[in-house]
Amino acid sequence: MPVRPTPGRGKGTARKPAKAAKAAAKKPAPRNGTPGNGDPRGRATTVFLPVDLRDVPGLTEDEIRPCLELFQVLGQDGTLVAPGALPELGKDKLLALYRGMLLIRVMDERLMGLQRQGRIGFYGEAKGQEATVVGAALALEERDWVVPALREAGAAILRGLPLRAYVAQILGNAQDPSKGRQLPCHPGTRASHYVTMSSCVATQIPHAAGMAWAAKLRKDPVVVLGFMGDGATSEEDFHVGVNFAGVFKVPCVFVCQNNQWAISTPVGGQTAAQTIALKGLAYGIPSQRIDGNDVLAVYTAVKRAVDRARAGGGPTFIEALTYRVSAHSSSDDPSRYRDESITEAWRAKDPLVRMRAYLAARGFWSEAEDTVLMAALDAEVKAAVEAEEKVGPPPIESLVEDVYVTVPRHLREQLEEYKAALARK
Ligand SMILES: Cc1ncc(C[n+]2csc(CCOP(=O)(O)OP(=O)(O)O)c2C)c(N)n1
Ligand SMILES: [Mg+2]
Repeated sequence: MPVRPTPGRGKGTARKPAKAAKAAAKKPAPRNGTPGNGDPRGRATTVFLPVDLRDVPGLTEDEIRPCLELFQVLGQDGTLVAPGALPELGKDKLLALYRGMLLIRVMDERLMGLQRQGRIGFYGEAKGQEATVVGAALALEERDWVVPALREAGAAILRGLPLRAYVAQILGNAQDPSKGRQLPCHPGTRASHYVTMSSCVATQIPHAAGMAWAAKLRKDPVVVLGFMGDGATSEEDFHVGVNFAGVFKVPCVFVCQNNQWAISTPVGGQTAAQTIALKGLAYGIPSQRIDGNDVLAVYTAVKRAVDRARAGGGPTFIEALTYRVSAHSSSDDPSRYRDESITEAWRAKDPLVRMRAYLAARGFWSEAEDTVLMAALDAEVKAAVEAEEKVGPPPIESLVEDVYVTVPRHLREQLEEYKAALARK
């Protein structure tokens, strides 16, 4: 896509009222883009001198272009379209990328089924977005941290969270470290460097920037991967967090999963930006728009960003273009607000099918192996569910614990009343 200069902002094209121009001529010229007081009667006006893209230090076509184009490594049919861009990846790594995606797909199907049977209260799928979650997660090292948004639980599992622990969190049973206090699908694991998911949209962005800043201050060569959705980029926390990361050049890689919906709000209904990647560039951060359904593009772009951050090169902002082919959550019915024929077109861009075609062409994977792996993963998920369903709920006392050092009298009384009511049942 050609990069056009912003209309009316080329050298000498800005118009000023004659009076203001005269007054401005007497004053020392403000720097480009600096607001000045150009009105002779003392009213505050803002004079912006004409700015050409080439005048802005550091902002070049090479930085703008990746925000407008779509970086792909694999074409829709699984053939390599950018072979030179792909880092040397062995068969094991390639298969790990595929296996990770298949695990999320299988897990989502079984767990969503449980929700429909009334065995769990809530579930949010990542269907269609597996490539972004897995490609980004596997580009990290063990010492790095993930600050998730809403649909990245698969990354926690890939980083070592046992499936049983994830299911325990969903059930909110006695094995759940958060004792059933979190919404299902909100795991957290210190051991796997995965911060507990927070449902508050965009709050994760300043957290990720802050953690990365802490790492930089401590000279700890750790990179923080901060996820967000497209909807998060319209929240104030986005601007605070991304701005901070740009100014302090923190080792943070932001990955925005642009799945084109924030519940029922389409991306075009909540931002007028041409691309979300441009919003990262606006804060002085190298930014790139990539195909979020191409696991090799995601891995390549995130790995490059992680390496740069670790080497002291500062943050990167990545917009991964994908589509939420499922409902927002088990409580949502997308047929009420979107044209599902578009969803069908995106289903055909399935990231798993694309990677499978690539692996098959290289002789690394076959349909028979796929069937076997899918059955094995499904059995693993089923076994985790069966085992965790046998675990009872957390102790009833946990309702009032962990807030005060000593449980206050009114809470103790309420607990006793509740226990008495249960005993009468
Ligand atoms: C601050 C805040 N506002 C509103 C909500 C309700 N809410 C939950 S998810 C969501 C949409 C998020 O969209 P996006 O960031 O694109 O992520 P996606 O669900 O598409 O993964 C909204 C509005 C919330 N959780 N937090
Ligand atoms: Mg979204």
